[in-house]
Amino acid sequence: MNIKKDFKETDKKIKKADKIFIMGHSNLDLDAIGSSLALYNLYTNKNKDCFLIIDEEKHELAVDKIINELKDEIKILTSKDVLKKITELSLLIIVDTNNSVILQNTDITKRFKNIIVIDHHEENENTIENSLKIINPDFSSTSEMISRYMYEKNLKVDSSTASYLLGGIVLDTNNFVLKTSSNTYLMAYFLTTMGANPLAVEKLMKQDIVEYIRRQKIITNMEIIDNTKALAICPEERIYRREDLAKIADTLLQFDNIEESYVIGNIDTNTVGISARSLGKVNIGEKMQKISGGGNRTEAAAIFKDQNQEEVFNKLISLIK
Ligand SMILES: [Mn+2]
Repeated sequence: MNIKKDFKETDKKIKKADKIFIMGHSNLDLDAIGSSLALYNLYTNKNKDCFLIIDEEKHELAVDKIINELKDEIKILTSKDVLKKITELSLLIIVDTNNSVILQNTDITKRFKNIIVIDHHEENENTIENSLKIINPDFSSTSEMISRYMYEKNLKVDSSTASYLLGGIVLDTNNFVLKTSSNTYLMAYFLTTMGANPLAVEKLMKQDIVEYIRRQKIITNMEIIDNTKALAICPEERIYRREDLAKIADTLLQFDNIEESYVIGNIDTNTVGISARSLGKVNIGEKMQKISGGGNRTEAAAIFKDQNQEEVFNKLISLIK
């Protein structure tokens, strides 16, 4: 976990930059927004002109709460407004994804001469090229990576930002269960020394009751296959966000004996998605590749355009049986 060395180049680029733009993946989550805000905080403290790029108008509840709280304090721009501000010396930092197709804005990368990617997901064929890549899947989350960077460099953020980073770790580890290492705990400790508050994190993560009930209903109808695989199917009449499917898949892993979980649901009109999770015994990414999906050992997904749930279900069943 030699993140200090990795970030050395970053520090050089930061120094040279006239403006710093920070952007996460589409469907912002707590890890992406926590990481973004920590960098914003750190580099603003170094007198850098920083901006967050957020194009989406709808966010999940936790992200919404944070943005509402901070919208008067931090500079948030849509890509359209960013275009007018970019110069040769401007730097774009992409956090919590290295995938060029799931960004807040996929075109904007072409407008920057300097790009840094900070992420904990494995690289794939869509990985953003022509960038300085700080990618390390040994970390649970981007929030953990940035915390480690701060830890090594003896940098601090305010207590709210520390709470957001802790929130990113809590989200991506599913409460210190998945991908949790001794470093994850050390970073949680480090963040609490800055005033990160587990109660604030819990408050942030409080769910919308309607969505919760909707998810629980789907879980109630799950099927268990070969004792170790859980499969849930979302009602066909609704369109779900990918992270809703992921959340359900995460929940299914919490039950005794379950090693793999799969959730099928419509993610657009005529588009069906599968979200899949594994505790790690089975490489779920490799498995999903067989039905043209992708991912890593513990998290994977697949998207099927112009197919209905039944077709996708049949594909999945023949894969897992
Ligand atoms: Mn993440």
